[in-house]
Amino acid sequence: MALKIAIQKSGRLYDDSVKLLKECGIEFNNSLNRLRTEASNFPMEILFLRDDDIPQYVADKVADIGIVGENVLLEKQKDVKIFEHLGFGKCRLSIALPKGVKYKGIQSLDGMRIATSYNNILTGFLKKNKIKAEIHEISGSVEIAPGIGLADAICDLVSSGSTLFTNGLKEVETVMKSEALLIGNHKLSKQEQVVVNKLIFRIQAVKKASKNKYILLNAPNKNLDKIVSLIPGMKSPTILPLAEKGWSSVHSVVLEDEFWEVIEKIKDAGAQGILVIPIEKMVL
Ligand code: PRT
Ligand code: ZN
Repeated sequence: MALKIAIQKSGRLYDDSVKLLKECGIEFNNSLNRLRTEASNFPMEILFLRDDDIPQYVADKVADIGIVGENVLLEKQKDVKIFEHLGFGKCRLSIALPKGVKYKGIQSLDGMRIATSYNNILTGFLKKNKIKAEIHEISGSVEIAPGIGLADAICDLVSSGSTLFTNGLKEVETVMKSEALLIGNHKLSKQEQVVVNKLIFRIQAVKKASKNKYILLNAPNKNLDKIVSLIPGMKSPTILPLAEKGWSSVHSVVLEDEFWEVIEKIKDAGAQGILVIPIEKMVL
């Protein structure tokens, strides 16, 4: 039995989806123009699809699980299970107006024509905020709609903001934040669920590892207690005596976010020869 996973065929989620599966130790041939492929060392079949089709395919169990943006899942309104937030494909769905237009809060949108590819999400957002606006659904190049007189505002995905900027638009409301999700059909067999659990276990190990760094340093024994107290390790750090008298080697794990702060503090406390090493997998 091979578990079927649907991932994007090409586009913004493709590279990270393939990378994640490969980091989970799943080997497969992802040469271009393939529509499906079998993993060679894991009971999995990979289907390459348009992202818009993935929620439906998973809901209908053509694929058992899939990787898709939260924005697409919410727009398609398909009933599937969310297994895991994957931490890539991050963006936000926002409303933007031409730079010169005054914005005095959400009421300013009343009566406007808003162009979007996200009709369902935008309808919900406007309703929640009691705004009456006209939605123009278009499938692409939404950012040019105000410039050609098709709409007064747009509602589209933003990541760096440079597309809005080059089109003379400013972001005024965030409708939702999004990232890639691992989704699945509600009715997986026991066997299928076992494979999904294996995959989730591996994904969590990869995600944890990417958030942490392995750190090695030399510490003068007289400051050892202070240095150790500055490193928030997994449990407590490993301490080994160095050949040179009065010095020890300290090994631990630090969170990527806290990393620079920790390094500066331990350096001030006399640590030397600090090495920071990426961690491939992490199981606690
Ligand atoms: O062919 P297929 O239908 O599979 O792909 P697609 O063209 O519909 O989607 P694709 O590959 O563009 O995006 C896939 C998913 O990536 C989206 O559904 C989001 O979940 C996620 N994602 C993350 C983004 C962005 N960031 C993003 N910036 N999707 C699109 N954009 C576009 C946005 O629409 C706008 O045109 O990038 C532009 C804005 O980017 P900035 O950096 O200029 O702000
Ligand atoms: Zn798409």
